[in-house]
Amino acid sequence: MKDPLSHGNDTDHKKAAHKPAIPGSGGLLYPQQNLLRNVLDISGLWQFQLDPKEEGEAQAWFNALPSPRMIPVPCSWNDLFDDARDYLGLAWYRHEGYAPSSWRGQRVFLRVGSANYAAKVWVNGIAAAEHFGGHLPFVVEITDQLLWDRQNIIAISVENKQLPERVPPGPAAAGAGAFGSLPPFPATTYDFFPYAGLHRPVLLYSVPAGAHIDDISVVTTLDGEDGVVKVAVSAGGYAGKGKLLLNDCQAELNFRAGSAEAILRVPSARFWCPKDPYLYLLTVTLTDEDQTIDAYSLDIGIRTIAVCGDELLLNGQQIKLTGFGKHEDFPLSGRGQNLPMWVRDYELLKWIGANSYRTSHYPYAEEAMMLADRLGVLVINEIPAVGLNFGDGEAMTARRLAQCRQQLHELILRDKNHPSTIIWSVANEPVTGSAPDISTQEAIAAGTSFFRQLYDDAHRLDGTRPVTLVGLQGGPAEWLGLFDIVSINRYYGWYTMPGQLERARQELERELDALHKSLAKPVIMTEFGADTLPGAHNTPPEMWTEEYQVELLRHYLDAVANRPFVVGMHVWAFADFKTGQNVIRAAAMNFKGVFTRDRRPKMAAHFLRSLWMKSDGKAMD
Ligand code: BDP
Repeated sequence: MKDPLSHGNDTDHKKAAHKPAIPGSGGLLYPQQNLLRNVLDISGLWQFQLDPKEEGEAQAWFNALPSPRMIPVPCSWNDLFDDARDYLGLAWYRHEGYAPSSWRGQRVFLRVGSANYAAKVWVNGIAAAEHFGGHLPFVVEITDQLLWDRQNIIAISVENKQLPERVPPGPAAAGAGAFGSLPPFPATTYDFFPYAGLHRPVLLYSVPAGAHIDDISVVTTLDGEDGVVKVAVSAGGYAGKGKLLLNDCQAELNFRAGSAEAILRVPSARFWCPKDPYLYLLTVTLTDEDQTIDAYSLDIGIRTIAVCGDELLLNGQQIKLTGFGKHEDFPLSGRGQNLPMWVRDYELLKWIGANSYRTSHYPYAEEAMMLADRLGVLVINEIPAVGLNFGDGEAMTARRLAQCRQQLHELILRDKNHPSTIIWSVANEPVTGSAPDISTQEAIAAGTSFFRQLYDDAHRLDGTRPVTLVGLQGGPAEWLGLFDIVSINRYYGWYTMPGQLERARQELERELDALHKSLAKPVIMTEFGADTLPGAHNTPPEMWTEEYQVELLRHYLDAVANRPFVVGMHVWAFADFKTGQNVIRAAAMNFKGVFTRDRRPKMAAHFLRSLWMKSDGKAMD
């Protein structure tokens, strides 16, 4: 659907209604170069300026920045400039360039991979889009704003204010939040650094001026040895014909009101799994007689994922998840897309024998999802709903729910076709909150209807994947039971029962059995771990030493060894990561990584490898 914001000329930009670039009819297909489509990555060095007085819009900074410096896109701004390290206010990015002349006559879109957190886009001085939520792409058609005879100015303002009504919520008042009386600086309700900026590439892409493929949804099932691939395609208001092609299999598409569906049967299919992450290339075309109007190709995996009783089944076979919670975090690039980091991280996941990770606590780069497909890594894919509380009143809860629903919608739209994504996670460690005028029971009830909505949304948007919520130690058990899988973060032996690993293990065993008895669902331990200073040693083990981290992990892994309903063990965390400054975070770092921030193994990494790899060097099931 063509959806430009039509503005008369560039003087009436102030009157322009900002239209949220929330994908509605359109999809979020990864832009693709082929015979009919074009992509131009306009990332690189952009002009940049902080706008602490928020005067840029009134002063038309979308045309020219008064005193810019250069910044790489994608990248966080925080680790680059001393005055920007802790800055979370408004900042401007500006780029100038020609649109490729060969694109004339096509429809042109601008796609921002991730602007953290709130962004506004201007094209040649005309307001074009707004987007909220820092980790998912947004797209706006700019065909009518583009100039062909001169350079186009793209300006994007971005801010990352930690506001209570946002998701993740900012601290409601100074000192509030998950850290109680010991808030970090900059103040957040979550335990990672609030990196800000244009975090993923900014692309221009073109599609044919006639009909084009907006979205593709692929659902696979198994029938004996065969794979059954159901493909739904949407293409604006298109009412013609199309084709599906997958290896030797073909099917016709007949569009009505822009939608068509067809089913392909792949005889003796290779089912996608960590040991054989085989990808089939699916090509969708729109055709008019013998002419191809548009085409889009997608790597797909044929697999199923399901919960059955206490078990998690991949292709009907029981699977146990081994791996980590992670962060997108690296020195200098911050949360900016970092492909070398991703390639190395997958190498290390393979080295250690892990089969999975969770995208704690927000959606990761699309390229990371593509690599996971190709390498056979299983992903619990989480929206940025970290630090939710239900003590801030109905209005606040309603605003946060709207944002969670939007982010879940966008995430599923973006990642639904990745075989690597096996579970959606709708929140990490929500709490009831401690407002004086809301009782705990009322807060639990508010959370229950909130999470029911997200659970229903997830299943409505994607009927194929289990959905989970990651629960806090001591948090309400009511919320856990609403989901297909019970996910829990536990810190016995660290925040509680420090230094007492035997006691920690007993408490964990007691709690696991109680949870299983009351909820009768599979359990994943989505976090457990200990801060560990690389090079700190002692025996008997003491907190912060490498020995203690090994022993804590050993106690947890032993505790679940005879509890088959525990279907996943994710150590917190894969690598050390940057946090705000806080007395519980030495050097503004969370040191629970089994790798250091520059990806060197601690003792715990070798310990896990010895457990997770068979003697023949292959990862265990
Ligand atoms: C958990 C959070 C995670 C923190 C971790 C920790 O989910 O984000 O980093 O605790 O304290 O509660 O290390």
